[in-house]
Amino acid sequence: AVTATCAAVDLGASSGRVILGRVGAGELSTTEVARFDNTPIRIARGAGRDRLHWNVLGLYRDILAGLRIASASAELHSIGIDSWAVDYGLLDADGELLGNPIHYRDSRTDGVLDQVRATLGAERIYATTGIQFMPINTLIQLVAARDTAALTAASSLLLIPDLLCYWLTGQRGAEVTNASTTQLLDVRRREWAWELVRAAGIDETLLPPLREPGERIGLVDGTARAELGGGELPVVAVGSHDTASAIVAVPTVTRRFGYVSCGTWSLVGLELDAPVVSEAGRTANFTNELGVDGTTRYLRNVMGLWLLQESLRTWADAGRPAELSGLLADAARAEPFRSIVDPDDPRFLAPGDMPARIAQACRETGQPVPETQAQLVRCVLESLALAYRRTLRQACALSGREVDVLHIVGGGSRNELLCRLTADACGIPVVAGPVEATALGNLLVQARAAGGSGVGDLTAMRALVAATQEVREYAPSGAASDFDAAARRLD
Ligand code: LFR
Repeated sequence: AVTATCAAVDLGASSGRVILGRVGAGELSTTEVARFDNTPIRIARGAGRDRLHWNVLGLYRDILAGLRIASASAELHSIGIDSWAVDYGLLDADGELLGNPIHYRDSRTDGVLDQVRATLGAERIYATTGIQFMPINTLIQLVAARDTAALTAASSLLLIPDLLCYWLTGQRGAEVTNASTTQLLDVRRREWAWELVRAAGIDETLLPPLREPGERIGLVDGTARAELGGGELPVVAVGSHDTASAIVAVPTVTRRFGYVSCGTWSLVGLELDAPVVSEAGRTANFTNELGVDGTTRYLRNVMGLWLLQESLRTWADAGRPAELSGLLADAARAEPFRSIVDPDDPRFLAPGDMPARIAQACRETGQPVPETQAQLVRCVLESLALAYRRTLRQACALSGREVDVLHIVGGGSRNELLCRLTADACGIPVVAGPVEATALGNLLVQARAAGGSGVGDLTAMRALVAATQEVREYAPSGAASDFDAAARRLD
């Protein structure tokens, strides 16, 4: 029996971590060796304009520091990196980074989504890519960046995890699960959609060759090799889209499951064997993201805990900081269904005063404005639970599938009130956990590439997660009719 020891780098929209894992027959154990902030930075660029950036060099530094700890404490089989999707860095012909990667919440894409839909045709884009229309998609970002100095000078485009792997190994490529989120990939052929790329005015030579999860990218090289102790250390492609890795580690024991990958975003949907690209799916804006082992994630992005995170940040900036666990306890006691919003309203996407935007949405729908922090949190969590229910039902209807259980994985699975409300809203049991599903999925794919025992296919991987990780079950309490009434307020 082979036990694989691997390091997973997992970057979320608000923090990153390096996790050391051991994966073998009946064993899946993890140690967090580093955790660091991932705070976007807004910088001026003259004439009152600004840009929202990721601090990608700071992230690379923190990753290396974490990997140094991991490689000093164990003999590593490999390293794998996943992160949020759609964002990228541009390299010049000498392989140097051209500017700082721009955050998908930056306003440069304002209005561009409609323009792209109109000029290229929404039906055509969807028929090829199967991807939901969101302003954050790489396609939209690239059209927004057309004719900029950086894009004109660029000779390759690397998505964030691919960029970091390039800095570790010197090898360029595009891991396919993350590449699918660009809205530039042919979802059925698992290849770049060259015709669409050209039609969008994107230089096709920017896009590197695709790689599948499990492929070896290369050995840690150059300065990174010296920093990590000088040994031979492979970097392996994982499901480098964090959501792809998270769904690998859903501890399901049935195929009739739905999921919420619950972090800054909530990704709500089903796993399918093949994409469902239909007109009804397009109008409902359902996406077909590519998963590990040829699977499809049929889902929608629900705006997620971003509404809560950004509210907390707004309060802290205004000198009214709130402590989350106390706030959740108060929210659990707050009046139910006082006000409900649609979390997917595009007005909530950009950074800024979230409580004010939520209050405005309540006013517009004739509902009381949340007055206390607890009322606002209650409003956010009930609104999310309703959005999960709506999205799960749509996913089932559009794909002709049924589910018996809803898995909530990721950081949000710790939020008991949210899990309970979701079980009540959906009327099926919720299984919450693991919190670190993404890192686990990352580790499992690496372990399989290393020839590890007990991780042959997704079913085996999930059985291992179910046998080793803690989960919590929430039975529906029968309050579904209250949710029905609340849902009608938004019709
Ligand atoms: C989740 C996620 C979503 C993606 C969003 C933006 O972390 O990767 O799947 O739609 O971030 O990249």
